[in-house]
This record gives sequence, structure tokens and C-alpha cells, in this order.
Amino acid sequence: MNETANMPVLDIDPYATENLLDPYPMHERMREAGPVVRLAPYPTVVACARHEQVHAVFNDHATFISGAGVGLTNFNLETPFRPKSLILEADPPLHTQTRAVLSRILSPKAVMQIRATFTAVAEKLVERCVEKGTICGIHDLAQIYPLKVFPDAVGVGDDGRDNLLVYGDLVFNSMGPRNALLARSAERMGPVTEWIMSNCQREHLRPGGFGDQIYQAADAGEITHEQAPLLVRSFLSAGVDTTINGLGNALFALAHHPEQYAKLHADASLARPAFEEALRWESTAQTFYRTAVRDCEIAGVPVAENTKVLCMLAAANRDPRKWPDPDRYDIERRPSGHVAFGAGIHGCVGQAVARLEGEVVLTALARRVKRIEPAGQHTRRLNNTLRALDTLPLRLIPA
Ligand code: EJD
Repeated sequence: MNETANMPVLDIDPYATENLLDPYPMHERMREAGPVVRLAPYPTVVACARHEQVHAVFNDHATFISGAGVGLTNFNLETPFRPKSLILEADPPLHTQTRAVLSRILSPKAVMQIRATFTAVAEKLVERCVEKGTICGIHDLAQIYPLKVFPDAVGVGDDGRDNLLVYGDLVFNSMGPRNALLARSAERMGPVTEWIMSNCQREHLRPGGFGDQIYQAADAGEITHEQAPLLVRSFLSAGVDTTINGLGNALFALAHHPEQYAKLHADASLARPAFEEALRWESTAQTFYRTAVRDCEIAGVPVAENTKVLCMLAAANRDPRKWPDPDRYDIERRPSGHVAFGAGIHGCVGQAVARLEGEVVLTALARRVKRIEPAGQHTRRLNNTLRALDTLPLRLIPA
């Protein structure tokens, strides 16, 4: 191990295929090397993999900003691939205004109002899966569900929703380096950008849906009418691929831990904590960056202005300094303090909706299915940011 300016330098590429397939050995090396490390292939980056530092960076938004991008690319030096998000890639005071609007639209009260519909769709879908017996956990369940309920709630039409998957893949690949994964998802975009932007327009959004409510906020003067379509875009960017993979990873966890599934089946009220623990155990968004706006320190180690700080959420969520027996998936753990939704002012604004989706799908499963068994080899969908499955063959044994 090399060392420069108090910082270990690891010869690790987080975006190498082997690390995307199985990130956990890399996470351990990064955590054990020190509280903040350098990565030889990315000289402009410092990385934190321990819970304490990831949490500290997220909670110091004045030093570690988002406006220069939350991926590897520094927007001060390079042009973003799309107009910047007004919430994800923004800092106060702009972030404060846009966040207030999204936060109200996705409030606990709003979540109460969508709960009955989200539950009914989950029950119907799980019923269909049980009838099939052997399913692909991704194509038959994890993908179908968010792609139905969330765009419905936003108020997007039924046609062309698969475009959201293509777009999500690009958004999350774009936070990594310009590698083959990014090139491939950029090639697939074709007419998708236009579909996305067109579906952000008011005339294409169902009156009263989350999307329309953005425009109502513009009518009320809380944001401008020019900002409205970009904020709808945030729903479409962040609301689908994330929950698809959160659900997919939860199904994977349960299928591979029959004793945990047995507890869930015996007590369906464990659905919500089982989903939460899956987020800790296999974090959907593996990484996020911030950018240091000034010379500063992390854990007493100097970090220069304009450095990209890589926060390894998934590694923090398995840091043994924070979690006893961190690699164990245990639905009775109650993993409060996990950073799968981030932390601080940028912490996931849609987390109540995500939790609702996880809860109602796992509740429906717990009631209708006695056992979930792997029914063949799963395959992974590699993405620079997301922990994602491509296929997940499962056998559902009815209750
Ligand atoms: C995101 C990791 C946006 C946007 C917001 C959040 C995400 C992506 C896009 C959710 C990232 O505002 O466009 S989990």
C-alpha cells in the first residue's frame, strides 16, 4: 500500500467488472485501509467507506457540495450530460426551495392517500406470481410493480413506460466514469430523452398527480414555471430504477435466507423492517460523490478544494464499526442509521414512497407464500451506481 499526504493509495477501481459483480471484498479493503483513501485509477478522488465518515460528509453540505455533480464528473470542469437536476445536483438556497416542494408532494399525508391503491396492486400482482409458481423475481415482480404504481402516481400515461428503465440506467451509469457501461446505455437512449422531456410537460400529466402538483406549486409562485418540468424529471429519474432494484434485492435476500423468510411468513408485520434491512444489506445506490468547496479535513486528513469525495454507502452499511455481524441479513435487526437513503439535507425525499412499496409487496408475499426458493442462477445487471439484478429465478410455494 502506497501513501501520500497521510492517505493510503489503493489500486482499486470500483467500476471494474469484478467489483461491480461482487463489491464486498473491495469495501472491506477500503474500510480497513483508513477513514479516507485514494484510488490509484482516479487521482482527483478521495473515498470514504466507513459509516462515520460517510455520515459526516453527508451532514456537512456547506463543505461537501452537490452542485458540482454527485457523480465522478466535476461539473466545474466538465459539462453535465443533461441539464442539472434542481434538487439532486443543487445546493442551498436553490435546493431548499425545490426540496420544500417535492417534500410536500411526497409527504406522509400524500403517502397515506396512495396507500390503498399501492396495496391493491401489490396484492393482485403477488397473486398472479403465486399462480405462476416459478417466476423471474425481476421481470414478473420487482420491475412490474414500481413501473405501474409510481408513474400512475406521478400521472404519466401508460404508453412507453419502458423508456423509464432506459433513462434510469443512463442516469445512474452517468455518475461513474466514461466506461463501456455508460457508452452502452447512452447508445440505447435514442428517442428516450424526448419521451422523458415530453412526459414532464403539464399537458401530459394527469391533473392532481405528483407531476401536476409540481405545476400547481409553480402557479402558487413557490418555484418558476421554467423549473417545473425539470422537477418532474426528478420523479422520473429517481422513482423507478431505485425501487425496482430495492425490491429485487429484497427478494434476493429473502430467497437466500429461508430462515429469515420463515420469520416474515410467520409475522407479516415484519415486512417493513425486512425491506429496511435489505436496503442496508444490499444498498440500491452503492455510491455518491460530493465536491469539496474548500481545503478541508476528513477524519483529520487534509482534503484539497475541488476534490471529488466518493461516499461508499453500501460499504458504510456493512461497516463492522457500526453494525454487529454486518454481513448477516437479519430482518429483526432494525437498522436505524443506515445510509441507503443518504443522510442530511439531500437524504432521499421519496423514502416514504419507497418504504411503502417495499412494505406492501413484502406483506402480500408474506401472506400468500410459504417459502421462496431460488429456481436457477440469477444474473446481474451491471451499472456504475446501482446494485441491480437482471434475472432472479424464484419458486414460490403457496401458503
Ligand atoms: C437518485 C440515487 C434527479 C435525481 C434525484 C435522485 C436520484 C437520481 C436522480 C436516487 C440517485 O433529481 O434527477 S438514488
